[in-house]
Amino acid sequence: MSDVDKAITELKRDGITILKNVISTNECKTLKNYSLKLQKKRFNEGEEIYFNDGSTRISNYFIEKPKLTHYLSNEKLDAILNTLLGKSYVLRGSSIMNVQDKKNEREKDGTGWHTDWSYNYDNIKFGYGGSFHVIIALDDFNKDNGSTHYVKGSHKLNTKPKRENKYKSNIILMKKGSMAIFDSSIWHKSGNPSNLSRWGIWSAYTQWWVKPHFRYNELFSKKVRTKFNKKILQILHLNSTPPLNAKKRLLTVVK
Ligand SMILES: O=C(O)CCC(=O)C(=O)O
Ligand SMILES: [Fe+2]
Repeated sequence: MSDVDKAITELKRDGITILKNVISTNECKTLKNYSLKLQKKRFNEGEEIYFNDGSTRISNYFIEKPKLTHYLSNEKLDAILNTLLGKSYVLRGSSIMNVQDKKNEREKDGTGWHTDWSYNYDNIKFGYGGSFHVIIALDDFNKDNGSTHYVKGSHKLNTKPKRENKYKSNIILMKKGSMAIFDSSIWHKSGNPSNLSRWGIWSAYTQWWVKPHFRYNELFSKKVRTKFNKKILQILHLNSTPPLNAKKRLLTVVK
């Protein structure tokens, strides 16, 4: 069975899979150093990047360095998402994130149990397979630095976890340079932040009709966009943003 087929089987069955050696240790180091610089820059600009659960989240880290959109796609991930989300899949959100609490300043122990998918008025979840989270580990992820906990197979439960309950769960264990992919519908939470860092690039992908966190199709200038390949343009919603009105739609169709 190929890596991709194995990942798809695990994602369908368990709601989670790990791909090893997706980027090199050197790239991890470079990206982590860049994250530390960017963290200072964004903070100085007044952006809210530090949260009371012990996390630091830098949204859209690729604004300053469009080349970093490179980390939004690779061949295996694309094959997996094509199968699970359909060929028009898009980005929901992407951040560089650290979980760490050096000075014991956090107010909460991480996120608590949740999913990153929607519920109706009866708290019934809108199914599974509509969105996937992807973490590229820039540090090793383990039990000592607050790696993510998850409940295997819970993407197929239609109920909502209670934030502070205890559930029989597993921990994402991976080396830096690995990639974890999980169904956004799986029950998960961050581990307890420690004095060790836990940097990673977090991206979520979804079917084309789900609203993204930001207007990615307007984020980059035309000039910058000419440097992006077709896949990145697709992921950034350049092919799936609806036309302004019917006149525009006709123009698009005629063209
Ligand atoms: O940091 C983690 O391990 C979990 C974060 C998370 O689940 C979220 O931000 O939605
Ligand atoms: Fe989450």
